[in-house]
Amino acid sequence: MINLQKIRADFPILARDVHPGKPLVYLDSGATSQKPAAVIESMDSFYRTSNANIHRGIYVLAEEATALYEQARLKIANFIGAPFPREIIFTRNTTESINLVSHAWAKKFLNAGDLILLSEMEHHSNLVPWFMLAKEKGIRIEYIPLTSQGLLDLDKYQQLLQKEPKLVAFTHMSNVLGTINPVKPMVEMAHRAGAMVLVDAAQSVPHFPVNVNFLEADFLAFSAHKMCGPTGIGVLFGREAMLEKMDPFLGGGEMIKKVTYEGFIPNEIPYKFEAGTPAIAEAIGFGAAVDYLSQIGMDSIAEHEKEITRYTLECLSNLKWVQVLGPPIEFKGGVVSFVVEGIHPHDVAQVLDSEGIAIRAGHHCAMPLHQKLGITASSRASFYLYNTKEEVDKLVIGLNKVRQIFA
Ligand code: C6P
Repeated sequence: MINLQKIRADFPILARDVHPGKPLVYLDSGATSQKPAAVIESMDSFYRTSNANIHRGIYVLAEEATALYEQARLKIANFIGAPFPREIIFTRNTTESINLVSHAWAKKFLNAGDLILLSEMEHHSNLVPWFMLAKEKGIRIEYIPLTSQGLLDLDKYQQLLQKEPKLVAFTHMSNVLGTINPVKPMVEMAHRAGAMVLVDAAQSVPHFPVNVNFLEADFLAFSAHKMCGPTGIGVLFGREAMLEKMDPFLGGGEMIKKVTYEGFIPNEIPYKFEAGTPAIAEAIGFGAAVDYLSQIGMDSIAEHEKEITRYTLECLSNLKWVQVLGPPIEFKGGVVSFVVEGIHPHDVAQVLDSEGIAIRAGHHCAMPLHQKLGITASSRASFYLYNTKEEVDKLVIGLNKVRQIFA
């Protein structure tokens, strides 16, 4: 059980009103989470006391900054059960992590006619990089279809694997349906078929325990900003053996061992993939975020979100004019997308905003999925460790107001 009152007090922004007398009800953590004071203070303290560039200077500040940056890498490796910190590459976000795999691994190892399997519930970040690669290299793409419940169809997946794809890339948890996919068996199936696996963990690592060693995925991508950390930093986990074989993604300082007028020798992993001055303060903030989440416990966070989601589904089931997307609670994380009969999601979001309630409205960067569902847009409430049942009650009151205004 988590101490909600104490947790809420850790997030300064939750104390604000967004309109006079309307306290913030933040139901958009799927887009980005709010930040606890411990994270804000870790970055503030770095700039006040230890700011310097890393891996370069032979002076106290530079050594402190380097140690803090590398400590953050170690914390994140431990958080996701990565065997070695060098398997943690700092990127800007999930999107960049996936692009890194497409440029540095797929471009090198895939050839014209090779097949990549994606799923029908992917975010644009796990579609567009592969479309770009397909165009450049003549690679084929096929999709693991959805069942009518909003799950991945594993029988069809098994059939698609017989086509011997080189890579399977899918999301751990859908940012629209909330579906949590069975990564472990899906990885095992892919490996048996000889395919590599990339897991988009943007919506999973922040919300429940994820252990890369257990899952045995080859690559796993996520962003700090969705897990109480700052924007501007994310991670690509890659198995050491794979990272060693890959060429660099971006060129410049830091990623080299030696440069001559004729060429360069790349640095060791992970530095080979971290060209230029990295997001140092952000890495430190990311480390503080991981400390914060670990202290509360990912099991407790997951349990709390499940409870809030269950309650939301129950409440919304009483509103006959609201259609909830995605599978039942047992397959779902803390994301509830819905359509209000006859009312555009932007109108829904606007009325809710007037009540201080922040939700997301639109296609949530998953246009093909919305097309598949036969809608152009939806409204989405997404939860985190700081959300309360009282906030869900306010959402329901807000939705009734929407209905009064527009129906
Ligand atoms: N989804 C949402 O509101 P970045 O922007 O690179 O940190 O994360 C991209 C991303 C990739 N995969 C999934 C499953 C995601 O949900 C996201 C980000 C946000 O749903 C912003 S579009």
